[in-house]
Amino acid sequence: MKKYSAFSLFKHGLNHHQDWQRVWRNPTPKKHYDIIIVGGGGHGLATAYYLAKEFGITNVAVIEKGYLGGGNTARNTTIVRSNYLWDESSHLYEHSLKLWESLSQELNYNVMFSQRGVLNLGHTLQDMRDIQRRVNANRLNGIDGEILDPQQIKEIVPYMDCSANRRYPVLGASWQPRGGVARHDAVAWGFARGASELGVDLIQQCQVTGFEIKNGMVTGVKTDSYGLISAAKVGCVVAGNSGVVASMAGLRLPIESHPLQAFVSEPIKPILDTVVMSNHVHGYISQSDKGDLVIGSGIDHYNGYGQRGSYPIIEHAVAAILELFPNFSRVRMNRQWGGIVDTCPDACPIISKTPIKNLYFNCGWGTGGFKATPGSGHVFAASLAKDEMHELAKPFSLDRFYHGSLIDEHGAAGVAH
Ligand code: FAD
Ligand code: PYC
Repeated sequence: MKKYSAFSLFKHGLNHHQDWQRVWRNPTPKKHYDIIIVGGGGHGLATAYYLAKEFGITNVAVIEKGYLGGGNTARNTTIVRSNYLWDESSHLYEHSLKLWESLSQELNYNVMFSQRGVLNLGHTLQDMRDIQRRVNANRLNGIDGEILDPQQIKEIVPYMDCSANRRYPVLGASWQPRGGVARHDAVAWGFARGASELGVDLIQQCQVTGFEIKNGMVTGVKTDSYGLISAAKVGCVVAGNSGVVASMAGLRLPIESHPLQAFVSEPIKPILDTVVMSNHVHGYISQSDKGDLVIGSGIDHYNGYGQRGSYPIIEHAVAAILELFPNFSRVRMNRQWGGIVDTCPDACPIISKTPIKNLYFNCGWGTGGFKATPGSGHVFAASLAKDEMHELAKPFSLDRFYHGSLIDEHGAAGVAH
């Protein structure tokens, strides 16, 4: 791959870190790789980075049908937290949160991780009981968490209407101070640059259209741009396209694809310096460093591959946010978009071997995988490198759907399903 120094970028008149993308060229694929990662989103790129960095495996290609980080990684609302209910998931997400805490230094790339805290609101007695249970479980796992009453919430978010006479009165919240937000594209580009510098080939505009499978073992991928590229192992990290890609190998995953949408307002002066989420009213909000209010909603209930959501869902989210923040009623919406999220019946991911030898899948992160990006890449890289699932990944194997050992995280998934 052609490398550009900071000086040559300057000579090209480019002085912003992301301009690396503009001068970057696709390498010509090799005939054979030790590992091919299908999908150049945050998770795929993180996997490639850790394969090279931690395991010295650099004969790796990431194959991306569009552009790097252009899938859900580009479309999410960047909430990072680890306050999941069950041990299996809270350990995995906490592993990721710990990696976030030093990620900018690790990648020498400012991923703008901002630990401004995450509030999950409770509006009913049952919400509050669930919150108590979850915070207690988190604390037993060494994860920071507090239960706040409306007065304490008001001190953190003075503009939020916590009055008792609302349709959905705010009775309290869980508060994870170490949670926060990050810059989505910086995460993808930080991992991409790090992986590329360690020798990984990042191949964009190249779609995987099938697999070469011999005697029950994957031996390569078929692509639209370069034909067959052979590999000893293949890891698929294709989020909302997982069902489609799995079917190319004759597999059927317990997964559904749904549209999930979000939108941003015009930039306004700083007014909200934390993240506010409410599962009950199906809306959540934060303010980006640019000043936009970043607002998201629940998934569309029908399956779909259109990267946009339906009107009733967004209308519902706007209504919910305006009930909480009546003074945002005259803020104008700037952009709206959607992604395709891959959801499992228990709202937990699949990080697993498959019945086809050397073919792995990492998917099913649904509405909540951005926060997992470094952790997911880290454990998936270890699993691929050693051909043995990482301890933190083991509970998320496909086997759980045979044994019935599901890990029901709907309550903590953050977005109503
Ligand atoms: P992606 O970034 O989607 O990457 C998969 C890549 O695979 C894509 O680039 C795609 O083009 C590529 N691909 C697919 N098929 C092929 C093929 N055949 N050949 C080659 N390449 C292929 N999570 C949170 O934790 N916090 C949030 O606040 C949050 N908010 C969200 C808001 C919205 C609106 C959406 C849509 C999602 C949100 N998420 C959130 C979820 C999060 O975005 C995802 O779980 C996460 O980004 C998944 O990352 P990924 O790398 O697996 O997938
Ligand atoms: O998982 O925290 C989350 C989340 C927030 C919005 C979408 N997902």
